[in-house]
Amino acid sequence: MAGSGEKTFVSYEMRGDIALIGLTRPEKRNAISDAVIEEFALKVDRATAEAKAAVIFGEGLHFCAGLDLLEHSEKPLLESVLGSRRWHEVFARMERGRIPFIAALHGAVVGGGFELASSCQLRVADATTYFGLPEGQRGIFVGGGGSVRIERLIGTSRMTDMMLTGRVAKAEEMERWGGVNYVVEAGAALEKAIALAEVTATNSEFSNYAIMNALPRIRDMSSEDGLFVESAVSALASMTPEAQDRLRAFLEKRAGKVLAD
Ligand code: 1HE
Repeated sequence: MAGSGEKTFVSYEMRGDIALIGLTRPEKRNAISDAVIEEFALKVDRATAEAKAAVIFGEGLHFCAGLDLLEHSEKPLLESVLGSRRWHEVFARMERGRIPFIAALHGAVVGGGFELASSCQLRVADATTYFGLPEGQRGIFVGGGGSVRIERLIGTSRMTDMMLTGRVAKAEEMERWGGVNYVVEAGAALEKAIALAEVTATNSEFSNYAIMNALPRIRDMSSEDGLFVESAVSALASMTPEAQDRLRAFLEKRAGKVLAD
């Protein structure tokens, strides 16, 4: 934990080109309060400014227990709406920002914790990971973008099941549902997430930007509009000097091939 006496809830460290952003409130299972989200926002901005990719992880037994329910229980209606809108703002900077974010998951990934993970481009879960959306049991609703992002990952029917019945999904089930990209053995999520982040960091910056920003928008368009935007983004990407260099490298047999192993 960084700090000079004052309690902080989010750690930050650069490892090469990769920013490691940790939720460091394990005594409250990394529950996200207003102070946590504000600190987290600063770290997301810092990573976007100086890193080529970032990894999000949680300290302690669990990745994240979601919204801080104590703080939430004391909020007036408007504060609650504005709090949700603030989460949307911060998570959008990850989903449609400039560098890829990879979530390294373990233990409980619950409510807002799942919403945070779903704002990352990729999710790595270790064998201890489980996912829950207990909003129905708590008398609330998702407020951190889950109705859009989690729904798009796993579908309305599965999300409805999780919210209505409190169904909990373990890592492998969530992988089958599309909510997780990689499942690894217990304790190995952070290492795998860093390795993936390092791979994404070798891509052209424009390609990463286009992947992160064009795909979710095209998802919201009609097929016709999506195909048109795809052509435009594709042409723009091809015109970058990086693309020219990389295409030449392949044609001159200096670049890697796409192989299965
Ligand atoms: C919390 C929170 C929290 C733990 N807000 N304080 N999220 C939930 O409904 C999940 C609620 N949490 C749990 O189900 C469990 O805590 C866990 C399964 C995640 C972990 O269990 P365990 O046995 O390891 O820990 P614990 O003993 O339950 O919790 C340790 C402490 O963390 C305890 O405080 P203490 O002062 O008694 O030590 C808990 O009260 C505290 N704690 N989770 C506040 N979430 C933008 S909308 C998003 C909507 C949602 O996120 S809804 C889902 C909310």
